[in-house]
Amino acid sequence: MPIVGTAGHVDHGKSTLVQALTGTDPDRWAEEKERGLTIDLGFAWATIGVHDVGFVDVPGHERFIKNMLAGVGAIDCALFVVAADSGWMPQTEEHAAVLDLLGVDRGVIAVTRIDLTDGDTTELAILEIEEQTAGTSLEGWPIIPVSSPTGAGLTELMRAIEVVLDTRNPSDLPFRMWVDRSFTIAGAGQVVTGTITSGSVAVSDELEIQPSGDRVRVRGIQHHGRDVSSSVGGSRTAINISGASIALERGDLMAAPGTALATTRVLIELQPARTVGAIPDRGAFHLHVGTASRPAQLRRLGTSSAFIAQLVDPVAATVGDRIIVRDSGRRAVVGGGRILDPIPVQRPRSSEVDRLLEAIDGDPDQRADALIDVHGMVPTRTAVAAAGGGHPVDAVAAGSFSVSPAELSSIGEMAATETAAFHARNPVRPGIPKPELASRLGVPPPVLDAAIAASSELAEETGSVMVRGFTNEISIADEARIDAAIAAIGASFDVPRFGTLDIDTELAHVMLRRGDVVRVADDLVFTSSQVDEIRRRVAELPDGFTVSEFKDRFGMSRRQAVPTLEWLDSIGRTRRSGDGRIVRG
Ligand SMILES: Nc1nc2c(ncn2[C@@H]2O[C@H](COP(=O)(O)OP(=O)(O)OP(=O)(O)O)[C@@H](O)[C@H]2O)c(=O)[nH]1
Ligand SMILES: [Mg+2]
Repeated sequence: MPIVGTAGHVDHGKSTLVQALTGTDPDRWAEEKERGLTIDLGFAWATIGVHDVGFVDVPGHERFIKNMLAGVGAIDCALFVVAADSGWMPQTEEHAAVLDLLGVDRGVIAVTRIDLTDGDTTELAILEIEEQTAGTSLEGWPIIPVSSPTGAGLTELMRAIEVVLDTRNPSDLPFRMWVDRSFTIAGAGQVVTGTITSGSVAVSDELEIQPSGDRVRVRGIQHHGRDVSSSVGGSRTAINISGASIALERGDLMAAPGTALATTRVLIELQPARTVGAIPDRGAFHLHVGTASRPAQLRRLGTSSAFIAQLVDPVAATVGDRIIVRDSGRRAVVGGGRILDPIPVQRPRSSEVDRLLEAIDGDPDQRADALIDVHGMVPTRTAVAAAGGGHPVDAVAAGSFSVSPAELSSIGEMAATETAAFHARNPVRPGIPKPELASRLGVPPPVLDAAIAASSELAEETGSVMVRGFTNEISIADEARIDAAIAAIGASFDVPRFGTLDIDTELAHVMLRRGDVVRVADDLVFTSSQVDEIRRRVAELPDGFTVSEFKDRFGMSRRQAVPTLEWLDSIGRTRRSGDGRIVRG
């Protein structure tokens, strides 16, 4: 359902106009009726052309700007109200600034209370509006003089809204809805309402809540009182949920699972409101995103329009979300813009800000790629959530991580340097064991795998990484030692302990790697020809042969015979049978 949202100065006739258009008084509270003033968001419905339209009526009074901001984030058409008899006023300006900063560029302007003025005054009001909106997102909106009590202009106004709604873009992005109200119904449990900003939701869907991180189940969906089985983007919707660990409240985001995250630090792009001139560096601010509002501290990055907003309490945030910044003391909107990065480093570089700015108008996939470019290496789940459900395209997937192509080649270069240094220290070894290289570089093993695969300098063999073309050199003296060791082992089956031979650990590894010897047990090796002979000649023994018979046949001692038989069992050449063994296959 498309949403029309009001905006404009206090007492300029927003609520009265909504009532005249819909037949419903959007002022819901006794206090609102008593004071003739809207305090919190009001809701009403009407059919305009082919559209079932929801109206969100916001308060104009400056004290309730917070509620106003919660209402305007997700509208399809703004209904901007200026009273003919008083013209452009402070909150007219502030609300226009908010719409402009949020990028709301679709709407109509109603000049109300024309029954209280003459034609010339109305004309003047229209001229003033044209002047004030020039250069903003409100420029060129149809301006329609109306009177709610007499009904003058209301048909034209409806028609203008219809034209705006006819050109609305549907969205196939993941589901997102900022909660603006939440309550509990006996028997049904928790119900939240809000406006779906993208995607759709159906009964029994699973949704994710941020910042709590809860996963909840959709039990029911309503559109102004009617049960429906699903709901799509732009609709004002009430959703009955189960499974939340804490009660939801205004400012929570409901999203398709895995497409949202919560953060206490955001990198934002911030433009000052027209009336402000420049964003002050110091002061107490509130950051508004969706229906949420959080106290924030701002830190400008250099002289740019990029700021780090540091929050105390987490808020749901994704790349590209519109934000408004308000001065908490003066209660005035100072500026607005968009979220560039919900997981920023402490001091993003200006080139990184530029890269994010470049992607912000793109689709979520492009935003995910930009985030990965900036961070180098990000858990894929985090990148997807931070980009509002975008899936990286240019980045390289490595295990649970996504790595930018640039980061991958720089990891490859570091790996090559480390590996070359390792070769210099260990000329006998074929290369550096992969886990050791991964931990030296501080990268997850799958990322190292991807870097090696992408590197033209590195190669990998049986768990070791080597610089291409490297051959481990064994000195003539070492080769002689190896030969002597092989001769000592091969002299009889009563082999000496491996550890007692005149070879160091490195040479022992070389012998094992080359297959000169085969390890049968911890300190027991045979030459490869001895192993072949044992495997072949064990078949000469009778079924049910004993350890003793085996040991005598080969001339071993028990120290060699017992582990050798266990080894033959383990490779399936023999198997135990009662007290003896039989040869298989
Ligand atoms: N004569 C006349 N009075 C109007 C018209 N529109 C609104 N009013 C009156 O103006 C006063 C304020 O109207 P509201 O509709 O409450 O104004 P609002 O913009 O919703 O005010 P807030 O919600 O407090 O920002 C009320 O007394 C209305 O009856 C109009 O077109 N003609
Ligand atoms: Mg009102």
